[in-house]
Amino acid sequence: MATPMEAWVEEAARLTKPDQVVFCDGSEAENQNILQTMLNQGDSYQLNQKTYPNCYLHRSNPSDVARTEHLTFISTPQKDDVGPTNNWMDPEGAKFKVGKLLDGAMRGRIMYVVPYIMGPAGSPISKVGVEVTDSPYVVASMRIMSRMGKVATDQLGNSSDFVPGLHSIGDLDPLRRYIVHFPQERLIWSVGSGYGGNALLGKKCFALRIASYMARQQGWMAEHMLILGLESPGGRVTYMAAAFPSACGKTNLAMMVSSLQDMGYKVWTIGDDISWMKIGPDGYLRAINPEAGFFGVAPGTSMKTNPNVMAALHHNTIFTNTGMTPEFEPWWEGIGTEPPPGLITWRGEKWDPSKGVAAQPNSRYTVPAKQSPSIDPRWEAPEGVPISAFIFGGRRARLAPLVYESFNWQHGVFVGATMASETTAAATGDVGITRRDPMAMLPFCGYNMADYFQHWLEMGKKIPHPPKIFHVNWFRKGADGKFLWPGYGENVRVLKWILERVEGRGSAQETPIGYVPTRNGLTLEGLKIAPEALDELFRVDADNWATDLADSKEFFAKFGDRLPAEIRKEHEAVGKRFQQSVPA
Ligand code: SAT
Ligand code: MN
Repeated sequence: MATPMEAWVEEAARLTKPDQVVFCDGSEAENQNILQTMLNQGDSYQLNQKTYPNCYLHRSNPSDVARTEHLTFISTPQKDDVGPTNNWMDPEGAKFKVGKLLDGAMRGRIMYVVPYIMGPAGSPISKVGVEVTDSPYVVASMRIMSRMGKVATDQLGNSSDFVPGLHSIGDLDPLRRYIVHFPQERLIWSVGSGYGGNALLGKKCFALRIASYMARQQGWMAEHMLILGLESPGGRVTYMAAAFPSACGKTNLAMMVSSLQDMGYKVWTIGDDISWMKIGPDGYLRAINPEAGFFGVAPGTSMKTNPNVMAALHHNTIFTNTGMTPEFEPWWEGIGTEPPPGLITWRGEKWDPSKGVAAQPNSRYTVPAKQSPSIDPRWEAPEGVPISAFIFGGRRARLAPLVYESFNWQHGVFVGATMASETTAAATGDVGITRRDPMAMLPFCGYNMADYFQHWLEMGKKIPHPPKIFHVNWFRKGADGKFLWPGYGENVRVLKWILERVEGRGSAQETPIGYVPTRNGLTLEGLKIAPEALDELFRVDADNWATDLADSKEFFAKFGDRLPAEIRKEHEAVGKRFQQSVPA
């Protein structure tokens, strides 16, 4: 008798009508086959096998280079269940409309069946998914990003407990592109895109949208968070999970080389994007990284910004839409070298300055996580690592101080819910447009975000040893429009303060928005920074906060009565604290 997985694959094949169905086992021989198929399709290149062994460059269709949020839907019977921040389709309508696009979509193609585990094999927090796809690039990428093949089939056995994902690149026409989630069925349908988060269904579709829905039902958390360990003198490692909107250096923080290494502070990486967390038997929130690789933005990645990932990228890596040198090496803006003569752009043309950038701004590397020198020895621990601190962040030129600590869990949830980031506004030093992005989950929450805030509030009551909640801002600017904080490896100084606060040490002063470090709170040894810059970094400006509170109030109003009363209360409380605080 067919297993539930086989039965579903048969159903998917009946709809999409491939010439052939291939079940993937994840072996190296199979991988070589898939890579060869990629090369034969003409959109991929083998890179320099001396300097980049087993590395490939893939070029996606120029109209298909990023996630497409306006074509991403959550499909539930009630529109209100997805809330004002998600696109909605009713399930019957979605099945009909997208079903028509999938009908026969794999004619003349191979359907690959990719069983995969999100999370370490055997972990009680891990989950199995099965993606069928007609893209060999997706298969090769899923092999890096998840535990794929036999290991997953073995874990699944005859169980029906898996998340099915049906993916076809279709004809790549953006007018016929849909990424649809059916959270009640735990089903994903994606057609018309071969790119990243649209096509590697284990990542944003399963590990965030479907998983966040399951997590609420089952009392755990699926978050858009990196996980890092901060080692302190004596060798103890304290784990923190952090959420940032895009373009805030999340991967770089997860893989940071600490500037306080000599003092005994070192950063270890568990994950750079997603965290699944369950309350452990010890009462701590236990986190795993559901992924097995990093799918990171290439431009701007260099020995200065992320030496760990640079060290990892020289073997077994798939590059997507980067430039390529005549030596068949990948190249991108900000890699740290000048554009070499004979450079080829991501579109396959000879580069010259009139062509603009050589690497597509959202070009990527896909690399096994274990290749990073910073990977934590416990990164695959089945029980997960205990999380002591949550860190929220954003890009705020004038508003948020370098770091502050929330007063308690409920206030911390409010801090996460009011997260926002300013779009990077060119050289003028202008403050950009503020885009609200609660917990960095705006495009990734599989249900109504008002209910998501409620879930956070409830988790706080259930966790015996909840993480403390912090907010950081590496991007505060002075009156001259220049960044006040050096960032990168120096950010460890902020992590050190967070660690000290977790341990009940670390000196802080109370402000209306939370606790900020006192003048001597941050370790500044070996760092050249003007006292005025520090003052500005920690200044809490009542007028700026009043403006931001008005903005977040408007955002929260979208949720109507569904918004938890606690969030409204916290919002009012900040305003009151500003009124009561005596100006210095
Ligand atoms: O393309 S992904 O969704 O995987 C990465 C991103 O856009 O955040
Ligand atoms: Mn992400």
